[in-house]
Amino acid sequence: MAEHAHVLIIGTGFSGLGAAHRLRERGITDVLLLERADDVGGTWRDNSYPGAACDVPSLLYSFSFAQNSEWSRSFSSQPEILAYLQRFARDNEIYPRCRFGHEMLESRWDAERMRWHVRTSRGEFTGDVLILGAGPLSQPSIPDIPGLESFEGTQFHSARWDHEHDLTGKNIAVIGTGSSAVQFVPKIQPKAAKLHVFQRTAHWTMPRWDRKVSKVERLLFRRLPALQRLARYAVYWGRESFALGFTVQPKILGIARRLSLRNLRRKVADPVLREKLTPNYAFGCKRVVVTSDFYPALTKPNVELVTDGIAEVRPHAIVTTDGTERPVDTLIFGTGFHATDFPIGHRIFNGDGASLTGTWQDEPGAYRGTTIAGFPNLFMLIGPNTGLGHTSMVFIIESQLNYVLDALDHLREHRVTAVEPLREPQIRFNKRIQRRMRRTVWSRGGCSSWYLDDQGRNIALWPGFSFSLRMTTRKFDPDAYRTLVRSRAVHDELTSVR
Ligand code: N01
Repeated sequence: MAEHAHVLIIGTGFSGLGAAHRLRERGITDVLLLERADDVGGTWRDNSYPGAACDVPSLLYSFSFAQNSEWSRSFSSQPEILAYLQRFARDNEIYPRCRFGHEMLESRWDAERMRWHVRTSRGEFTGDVLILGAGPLSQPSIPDIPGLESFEGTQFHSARWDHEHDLTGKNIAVIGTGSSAVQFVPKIQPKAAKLHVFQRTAHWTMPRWDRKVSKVERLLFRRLPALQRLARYAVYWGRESFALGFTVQPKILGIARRLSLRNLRRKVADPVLREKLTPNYAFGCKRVVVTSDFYPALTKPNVELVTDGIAEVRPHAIVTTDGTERPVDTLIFGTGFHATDFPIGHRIFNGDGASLTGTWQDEPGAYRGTTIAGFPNLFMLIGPNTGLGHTSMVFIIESQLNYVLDALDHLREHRVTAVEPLREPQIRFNKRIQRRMRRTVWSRGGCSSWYLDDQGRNIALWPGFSFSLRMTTRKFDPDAYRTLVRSRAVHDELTSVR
């Protein structure tokens, strides 16, 4: 028989753990977290590649309600962030509510009983409310390259790093030069016999300005949490200025562009290499890559930046379009994630049997980035158009959680079983977003990026300041919703079974 919980949460990254904690604060403890892996941590558990670290300052990269005074660096490393999340889960007694090794295979709204039926790889569950915290960057994307299946060396994606594989003395090929690759390339370069970095598009970069956090600073933050909050606000507002450039007036980004080019000139003396690394589109159009050691790594004698397209993979080599064959023992994909095609959407079905992916085919989007017409009591954290490139996603998750909790309060106070946004407000909301999107650098910057879906629509990012998203999700707005109430007979049936 299916196990029941009032709220089911999919995933145990920042979204799932934050949701479980905030629910508990509101007195909602009948909660289960379904997690495909064997520990909490989400993206910070999966991305364990060498050099994995956050490119958002540590001060911003924690829950506002569980600030960490012990960050050892101004930009935290993956092991420290993972340890923070594990500690958070332990301290808040979330572990006992987690069901590890339970990959969500199908979630179906049971229209008659008005609840979600969730099938996982290890059992079935029912829940009145379903919160999706699976994250948009959780499904690695491997490009479809001719001959890839014939490759006889070792291959893996940056988010599934093979720590057993020794890279010493190997001929290594890295495909991609995004935020992940720039972090691991400098770490693996000293081990490689030869390292070929395949770049399709040059990325704009900014230096990382990482530094050790002194013992005095840590002591002060520990003793005076208000001081840490103040420092956090200062960092937050500093970073919001990027949103002004990204979404209102791209010309403002000229300063950052000049800084980026100066950094490139300083770090790369060879004019040919510099030319290859100079982007030909507007600063900020693709996610700006934050690194201080990628350019220096590319100047090492055992590294080659390859900008010719990949024509084919052979059992022990990669061949580029100019016919050059490079021997390869290890192939590492830094090729990003299935971000805009929401792979999890194939597994979620409404009461009519339509999948979320199918529903989004013509009209992608959610209401306030969180709820979806036709899918009652489904709340999606980091849903469509809630992403940001300039500040902490934890801020966004917390904003959405305000909305979710307010919605659940509404259910309780008005004794209704479920809420579901009406189509009209959802359509209006998304039209407004797409209208605002037109003036952003992501639409006008002359690049292609993972922010855009296959029809060129940006359904990943929020076209404004992060505080405006916080305002948008500040309060549940019942007027935009249809409410559903379980019949007495079904209610009695369900309570008698329990
Ligand atoms: O992936 P990406 P990522 N042939 O999609 C290239 C977050 N993140 O894993 O630009 C050749 O950015 C692709 O080329 P192009 C962050 O939000 C956060 O690096 O499409 N190349 C690109 O160079 C980030 O944006 C942190 O032309 C191919 C690269 O692969 C997101 O994760 C740290 C190709 C993919 O870059 C993803 O970053 C790390 C092909 N067929 C990541 N297909 C933080 O610190 C793709 N590429 C918070």
